[in-house]
Amino acid sequence: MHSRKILLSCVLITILIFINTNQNIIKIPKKHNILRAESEVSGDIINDFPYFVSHKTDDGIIKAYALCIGPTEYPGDKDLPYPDDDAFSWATYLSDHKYNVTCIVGYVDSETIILAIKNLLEAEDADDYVAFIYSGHGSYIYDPEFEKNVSAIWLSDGKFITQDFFAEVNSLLDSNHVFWFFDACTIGGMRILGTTGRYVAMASNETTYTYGSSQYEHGVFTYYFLIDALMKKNNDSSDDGNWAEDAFDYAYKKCTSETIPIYPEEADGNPDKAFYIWDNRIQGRDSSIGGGNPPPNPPETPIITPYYVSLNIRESEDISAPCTTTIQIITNEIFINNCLFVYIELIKPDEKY
Ligand SMILES: [Ca+2]
Ligand SMILES: [Ca+2]
Ligand SMILES: [Ca+2]
Ligand SMILES: [Ca+2]
Repeated sequence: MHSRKILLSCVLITILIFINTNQNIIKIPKKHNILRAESEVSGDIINDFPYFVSHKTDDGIIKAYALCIGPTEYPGDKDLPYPDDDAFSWATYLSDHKYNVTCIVGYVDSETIILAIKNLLEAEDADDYVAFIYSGHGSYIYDPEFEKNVSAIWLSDGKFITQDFFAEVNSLLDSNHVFWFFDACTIGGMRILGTTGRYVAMASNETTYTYGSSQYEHGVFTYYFLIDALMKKNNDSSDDGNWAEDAFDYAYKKCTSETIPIYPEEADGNPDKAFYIWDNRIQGRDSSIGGGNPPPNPPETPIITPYYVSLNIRESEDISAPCTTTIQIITNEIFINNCLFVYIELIKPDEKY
């Protein structure tokens, strides 16, 4: 697993050098199981954000930044089929409404998430919009440091990132407009993020479960909240369908009426005020990955690594070539609706495909 992480880092770095896009979607395909389940309690618990980030006031320019996370690979037999679809669909929706989107799916480790959050915190300022989307396993576990049970997301490296970690991130966010969305089991503890200027939608409370649907090819909560209410505007709202509380009410009705009902929760930091997930004041996206930083100039000499990658584009077309060559092909050809879809499988040079 360790060498795999090094390989992944290598390829990620190379992609960052060569690709200049608003939305960076990385997926490592593997076999999938069917249903979302409660995670087993094992692995490390992360409840502190490890970096210093400085605060920024509003600069009069409203930008929007989103992080969409959908792990499908988990320890043991806990793989999930639909978190990547949830993350892709959120990424598409938010990107369509001028968010700078970073989308991380497949094998998603805690280190990658924490770095992505650091980048997000460094990019956003007080008048910007922020969205954090997570779909995947959740857990309600005992945190020995805080001596209490907490909700946590569970990642591919077996680590848990707790509600207390996210509460710290919440306090580090300068944005006065933060949307948190968790489609996971036993995740209700994240309601503590629903402070002033922030809105939280959760698929469950601390004891209830949620699941993915082969009929919808998404998590059920994501399907009703995002696809049905926001994208298809099937809610009662008379506006652009971008009203979070309204989408929640719609999704709640649908979710509780399912054959296997689920019971979503919301935490609304401004109960008397509508929370719009986007509006027309948002300026154009940055021309960089994840927003904020100017894109690096591609080096004149391609970086050669000792590893090869096999890229499965939309799971239909295989291209096998040395790292740099393949990635250059992608930058030229695989932009679909302003999204970059990259499916990566990492293998050592001496292994057969
Ligand atoms: Ca700003
Ligand atoms: Ca999938
Ligand atoms: Ca900031
Ligand atoms: Ca509200």
